[in-house]
Amino acid sequence: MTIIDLRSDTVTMPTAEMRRAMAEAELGDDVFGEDPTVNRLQERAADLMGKEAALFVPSGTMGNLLSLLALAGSGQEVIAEAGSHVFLYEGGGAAALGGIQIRQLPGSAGVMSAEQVREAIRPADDPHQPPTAVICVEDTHNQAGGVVWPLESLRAVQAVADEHGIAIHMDGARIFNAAVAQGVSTREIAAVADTVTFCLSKGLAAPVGSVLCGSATVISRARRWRKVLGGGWREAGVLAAAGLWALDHLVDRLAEDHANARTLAEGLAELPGIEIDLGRVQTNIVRFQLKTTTAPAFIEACRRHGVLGGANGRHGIRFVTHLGVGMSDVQRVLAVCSRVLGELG
Ligand code: TLP
Repeated sequence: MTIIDLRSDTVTMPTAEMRRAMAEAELGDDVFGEDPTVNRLQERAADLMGKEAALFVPSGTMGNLLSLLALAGSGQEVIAEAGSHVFLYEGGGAAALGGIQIRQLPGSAGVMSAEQVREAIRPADDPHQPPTAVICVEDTHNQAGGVVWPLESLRAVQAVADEHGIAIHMDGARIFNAAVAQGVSTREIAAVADTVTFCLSKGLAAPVGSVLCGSATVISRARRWRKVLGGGWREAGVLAAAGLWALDHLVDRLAEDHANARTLAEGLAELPGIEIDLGRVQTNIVRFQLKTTTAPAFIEACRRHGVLGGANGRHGIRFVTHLGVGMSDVQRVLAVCSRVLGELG
């Protein structure tokens, strides 16, 4: 039985051509700044995000952490949406390593309003309060279901940040999904932020790697922190080559993942026992609630039929479409879900 793995787009495997590009990459020592392939990736990334500089890092988690360490200091506060990855799933890194506190604002489908952000900003001169240093936005928003931040909402938050001289960090792990879904450039989205992290190892199928982009000053601080964290790597061009290949070949096809997610979501909406907000299915993530059974029971039953997904809480499920999932797989997943819901009653 072939397995359909919808646990995440992180499960994507490098393609044969990507592996060839990796094998043929020109290499050097990146701690000395001498890996030509890493340098090419960083220049390309900076250009794609409209920033001065970029830093290739092992993971999205490290990219987000480095940005916060570079932009905020001990005893300062970062504003982030309550369901954001940086707050929920990054091990409390900013607090553990930077003494930085995260203030969570409950957004609407992951999107914080400018008014909410303005209300939450703390004055820099009140000794009682931790000064706000950074506003963190996540686009697309994972926990909300791959929801895209409307550009006008981003720009409204940017205006508030500018009024207060506060930096914006964008967790753009899936910024290419956001760009493809909106039909705009990543540059246009990233323009609202001082720093942006994007991932190469999710829908773009590279085996490892993310890139943090920002001003030359911030990136040089981040480079120092990367070394402190043990992330100073050597002939990393072998990995950067995968990222460069992905940027050339796999961005436009993300639209297929979005179409597959939509078909999957619409099919799921027809099944009794499933509650799904189709309005939130805007990219490659499909989240839904089970009304008649629990998430662990559902996931285990799907696994027995060769379909892997993720449980989120007692009744929540996440399916993620990606390069390894075609339309015929979507049809099989729907048949399995229907059968499993029948079996579990
Ligand atoms: N998300 C992963 C898991 O951590 C849940 C996934 O499967 O979706 N920002 C966002 C919005 C993310 O979704 C993720 C990874 C990260 C940051 C962290 O990236 P990595 O895994 O490279 O550290």
